[in-house]
This record gives sequence, C-alpha cells and structure tokens, in this order.
Amino acid sequence: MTTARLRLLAAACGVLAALAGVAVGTALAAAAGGPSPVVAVGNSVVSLTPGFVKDFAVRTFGESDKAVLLGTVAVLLLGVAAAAGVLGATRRRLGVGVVVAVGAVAAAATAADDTTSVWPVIALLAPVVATLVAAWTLVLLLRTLPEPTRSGGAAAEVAAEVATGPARRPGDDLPSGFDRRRFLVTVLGTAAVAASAGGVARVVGGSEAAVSRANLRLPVPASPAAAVPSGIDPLPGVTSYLTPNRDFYRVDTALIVPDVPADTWRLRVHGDVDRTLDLSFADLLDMPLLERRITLTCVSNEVGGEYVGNATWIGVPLAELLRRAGVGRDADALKSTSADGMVIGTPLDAVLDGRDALVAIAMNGEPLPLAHGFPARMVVPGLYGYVSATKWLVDLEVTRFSELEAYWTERGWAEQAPVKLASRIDVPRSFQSLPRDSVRAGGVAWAQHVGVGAVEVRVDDDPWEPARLVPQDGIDTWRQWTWRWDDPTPGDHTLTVRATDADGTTQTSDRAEPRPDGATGWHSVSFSVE
Ligand SMILES: Nc1nc2c(c(=O)[nH]1)N[C@H]1C(S)=C(S)[C@@H](COP(=O)(O)O)O[C@H]1N2
Ligand SMILES: [Mo]
Repeated sequence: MTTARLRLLAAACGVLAALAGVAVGTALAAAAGGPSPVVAVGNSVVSLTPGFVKDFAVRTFGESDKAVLLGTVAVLLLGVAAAAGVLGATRRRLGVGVVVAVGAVAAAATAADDTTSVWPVIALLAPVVATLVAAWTLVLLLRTLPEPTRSGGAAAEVAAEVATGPARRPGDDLPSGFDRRRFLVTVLGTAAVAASAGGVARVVGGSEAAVSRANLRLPVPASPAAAVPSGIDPLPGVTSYLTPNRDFYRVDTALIVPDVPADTWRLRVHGDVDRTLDLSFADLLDMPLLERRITLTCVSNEVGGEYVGNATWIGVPLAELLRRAGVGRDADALKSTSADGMVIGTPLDAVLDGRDALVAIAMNGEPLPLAHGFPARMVVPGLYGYVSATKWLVDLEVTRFSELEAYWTERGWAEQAPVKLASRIDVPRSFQSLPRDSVRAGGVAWAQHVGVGAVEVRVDDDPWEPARLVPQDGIDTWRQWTWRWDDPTPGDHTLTVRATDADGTTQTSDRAEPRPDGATGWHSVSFSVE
C-alpha cells in the first residue's frame, strides 16, 4: 500500500513533467506557426496508417476520427510519462531515457510533418525544448521524493504522509530524506509553468484565418445561380435540398485546420503552361465569378451513407484560370496542392469540358468555412472529392498523370473517379414503425453532371414503382424523391430504392465497397406498418 503510494507519486511526477514539456513545446510551436509536438505525432500516425485502418476509423468514428486519434496519442503519451516517473524513481537515468526517447519520436514526427511551412530547424525547436523541459522537470520532481534506497519503511510512510496530512511525529521527514514542502513547491511551480505556457499557446496560436474570414466581404457574382426550383424539400425527414454549412460532411487528413489568411494567400498556376500565374486573393475576386449549386460526394460514402452534401458555391472558373495560363498540348492532369501538403490529381478534360469546375471562395453565401478550405478550394461537378475538391488550395500544376503522385492514388484509390449514380432512403428510418394511413418514403438520388432521370422503389419483392421526383435544378445537383404506399399491408417490410440517370442507365444491384472508386448497390431499409 505505501510502496504503491510512492509509485503513484512517482507516476504523477512523470505525468506532470510531460504536461510541462508539452505545454512549453506547444507554446513554442504556436509562436513559430508550426504544429504542437502532439499534433505532429498525430499527423505522422495519419500518414503512416495503412489505408484500410484509415477507412475503418472514418467508418467507425466518423467525424470524430481526429479527436479519437489525438486523444489516443495523448493517453499513450501520459501512460509512457507515468512509466518514466515510476522507473525514474529508482533509476533516474532510465526515467530520463524514456523521456528522451519520447522526445525523439516527437522530433522525428515534426521533421516529417509536411502540414507546415515552418523552417524545419525552427519547427524542431519545439520538440527539443519540450524534451529538455520534461526531462529536467522529471529529475527535479523525483529529487523531492523519498530516497529510493530507503523506500522500504520510512520513505513509504512519509510518502503516505503527503496524502494524509501533516506529520504526526515531527522530525520524521528528516531521516527519510523527504521534504514535503519542497515537493509541493516544485509541483506547484511546474503546474504554474505548464499553465502559463498553455496560456501563451492559446493566445499566440489563435487563427489568423478566422480573423481574415470575418473581415472578408464577398463580391457579387457576375453569373448568379438560377433560382432554386419550387417544390423542393417535399417531405419532413428527407435531407434538405441545400446542406447548411454546419451540417456539411467533412473529410480530410488535417488534424488541425490549416490557418490560411486570405490577405497573404497566393495561388500559383504553373507547369506545362505558356505563362506562370501568381495570384493574390484580390486578383481572384477581380475575375468574373460564377455562383453554382453543386453536390459534392466522398468516395468513402457507403451505400446509404452521409458523405454527400449540396451547396451553393461562388468561385472562379478553373477553365478560365487555365486559359489565362495557356495549357500545353501534352498535359492530361491538373495537380493541385493544399497548404497542408495534400496532393490531388484531376483529369484536365473534366476541368476543361465546359462544366462548372471552380476555384471556390464561398459556400452557401459565406466565405468558405475554415474546415471546408478557407480561403479557396476546388469544386468539380461529377468527380469524387478526393480527385477534385482540394481544400486550402495554394498550387495548381498542369502536368501528366504519369508524372503525378497523388495522395489517395498512392494509397490504393483509383486515379480516375467520376461519381457513381446513387440513391438513398432518408424516410422511413431503419426499423421505424409507420401508421397505416400514412406510409410515405423519401430521400435523395444523385448522378452529378449526368442528371437523375428516374427513381423507383419497391416493397419486399413487389414490382418496382416510380417515385415522384422534385423538379430538376441542374444536372450537377442531387434530386429529392418521395413515394406513398396507398394500401399498405401491416407487418414488417423492406423498402429498396434505385435510380436511373438521365442517359437511361439504372443503378446496378451489385454491391461494391467504396475502395477503389466508389460504392455501388441498392439502399434498403426495414420498417413496419402498424
Ligand atoms: N487539403 C485537403 N483537401 C481535401 C481533402 C484533404 O484531405 N485535404 N480531402 C478531400 C476529400 S476525400 C473530400 S471527399 C472533400 C471533402 O470536402 P468537405 O470536407 O468540404 O466536405 O475534400 C477533399 N479535399
Ligand atoms: Mo473523399
């Protein structure tokens, strides 16, 4: 019990030392504009994680995948720190060695982190100083604990005393070599250092992009979107036609949203072009802007999944940008790079064939939300996001696919990925029970840049029946559908949906996983009629 208490104190010393180190490291990193050592480790985990684990994480944790990852890194770190404390209580060098080993991992992760443009030597300062602070604090704290050689009787008793209160037998702390006051002062001092470093990190690490976004005034688009046709949002429970920004799905590899203020943002257009362009945000706003509704889909979307959303975007036509640069004749790919080092390859024909491929600056009447790519991102109707929708866009290179190493393509996803025809049931929800007099169903279907021609539903193995479609807005957006079962049979049923695109192709029933180029199969839900 008393030895256990001593261990506990030593573990607490380890944890406290780690917190002090991380706080100081994070403050330094924030001042330099780089990632906190913890985030750098998280970023490395992301880039070293095999694709199937990543897919699993996205499936299982959805949008909290980033919080889960950072939480795991933090828990592991604190666990190792506690171990360093316990080891260090009896063998100082070993404890310090563990701290230095953890620091080395953080330093390696920082060096490998390509989500920042901070000069590597400056970026490395954070993990190195963090390690020194943690090691030094650990030694300082452990020194105030009872001497390990005496940790049998007296020392353990005194350790117990720390928790139970003042010495009942004055003078007992002298022979044990334990100065309780010195221990508490050191602990409080460390905590104060950690807290104030944390405060510094918060203040200097504040997002410049958020300020720049708040100050931005959107220009009026030269070509506004047509009015939304009437008759949309036909049934409660069906996904709203336009997805509010706060509900819009988010898929990216960024643990910390890149901080890219519009005032210093530049977009370089180069590669196989007649002239290189180097544009500021103001240059972009001076070009003729289009406003268009476009439905965006993630290739990881499962049948019936939620990784799809429809928004009104404002942006510069990519084709116009490329026309100004002058595209070489051999090029077939547009390589786009984000501020956080994401590399995406898009087929040039899709960008140049007349569709509304945009460098977007606004989403649903607001500047792009930070998480959705502020200040500028790509949006290309008809292509999955991972081959087209680069957020925090900073670089466009006209090139060839044979010379391009795109992030997702390197991880087993297809190089070319047009969005597949799909349909989804939103109501009834799975296992919902509906009153007999109102069995209604509804959902959405999408076939971006082809258009949805028809949606059909079927109950159990009955014949397919046509669903009612809301009026078509454009071929780049999804369409909502509804259906009513006029004479329902009470009991349990399965409802299945399938769509046919504007070219007359009907959705295949063959089930395919999202990897490598998008899921296929019909969505169905079980429900019952009362
Ligand atoms: N910089 C960057 N851009 C990115 C990604 C990313 O990881 N990093 N992910 C892409 C993927 S896979 C998709 S589906 C879309 C999602 O855009 P959203 O988060 O705005 O919905 O962004 C794309 N653009
Ligand atoms: Mo995606």
